Amino acid sequence: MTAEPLSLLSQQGTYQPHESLALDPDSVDSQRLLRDMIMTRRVDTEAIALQRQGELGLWPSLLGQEAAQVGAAWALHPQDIVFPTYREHGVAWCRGVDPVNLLGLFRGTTMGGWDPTENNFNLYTLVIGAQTLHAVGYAMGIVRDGDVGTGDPERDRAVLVFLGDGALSEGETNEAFVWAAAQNLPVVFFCQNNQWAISAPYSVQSRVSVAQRAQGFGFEGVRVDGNDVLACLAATREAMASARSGNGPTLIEAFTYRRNPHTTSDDDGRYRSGAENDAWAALDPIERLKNYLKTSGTLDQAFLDGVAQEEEELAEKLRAGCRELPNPAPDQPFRNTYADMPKELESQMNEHLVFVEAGE
Ligand SMILES: Cc1ncc(C[n+]2csc(CCOP(=O)(O)OP(=O)(O)O)c2C)c(N)n1
Repeated sequence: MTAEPLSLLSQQGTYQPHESLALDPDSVDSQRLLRDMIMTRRVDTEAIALQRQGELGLWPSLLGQEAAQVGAAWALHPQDIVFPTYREHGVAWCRGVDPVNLLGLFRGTTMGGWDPTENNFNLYTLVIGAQTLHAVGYAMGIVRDGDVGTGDPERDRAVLVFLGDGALSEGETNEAFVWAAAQNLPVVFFCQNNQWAISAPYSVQSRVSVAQRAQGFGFEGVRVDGNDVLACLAATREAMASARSGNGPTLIEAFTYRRNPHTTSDDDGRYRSGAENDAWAALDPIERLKNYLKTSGTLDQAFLDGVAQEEEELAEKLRAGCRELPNPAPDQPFRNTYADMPKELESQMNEHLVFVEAGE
């Protein structure tokens, strides 16, 4: 039987402690969580608008997944490292990646967009599931460096890797689970189960819940309410602490729903019902946290006004920054491919440069 997702916040905003989710709500800066969720949503909204204006080729929206991402990101220590998919805009935000840089990949001006070592936040991966093996390889490196289980909170580190429910159907993800378990690696798999892999519902991919699948590989699976930021934070904190101290991997399933189509190129009206979308809109993660702050008497209007102002400044920066992203030189994609360019590629590059020149 599939377990109910663990949660701490009711939709009305009452805090209900759970024995499996250790969290002292007073130790958490919930206003700050709210700010990060609001700013994340604004990045998303502006990027969609930029795509509609023809400034971006594509945008994968995260609407409805803000709590899962911000909650998970807040469980990180600076030395932990993140392996994202292509949709972790909220995690990027919390890690300090300039959101203008997220746009480059979707504008087609870069294959990356930021330095992964600057914020311990790797580049986006478009190949479903590939990042799970990258993460496991990195976790093996952490073990070999002796950065696990030393007891030094400044030194011990772990990997947080994001995946969608669709990635669980990939061979690479299952291979990553085998390696993580066999080598007891410091890695936490964080699956945002938004219930759809484009048009394929989770029910056609698996007979059991995401969290249950961990059991077959021999490690723990936890199912949390992905619209409850405090539950996501608590579960990820515990799993990351366990990984850093040498107790191996965990799979977290954040059960949620993305209310926008898969990307701006998708028409989800062809396979999802509006009623399903409406039902999840009523469970909006930002509203839930606001309700909690109201209920606990800690919603500060001056703070909200400040965030609204910050949002407007961010939106302006995104619009201007997007248009100013530099176009790469026509030889750049060729030069990025190999350290030493093979002859064949060099001749393709030269041919391309002649073609580009002729067009001008
Ligand atoms: C290896 C591979 N196969 C297929 C695709 C095409 N594809 C892009 S997104 C997607 C569905 C992903 O669904 P999920 O993992 O649930 O993530 P979500 O986008 O819903 O967050 C597929 C099949 C791909 N990018 N890579």
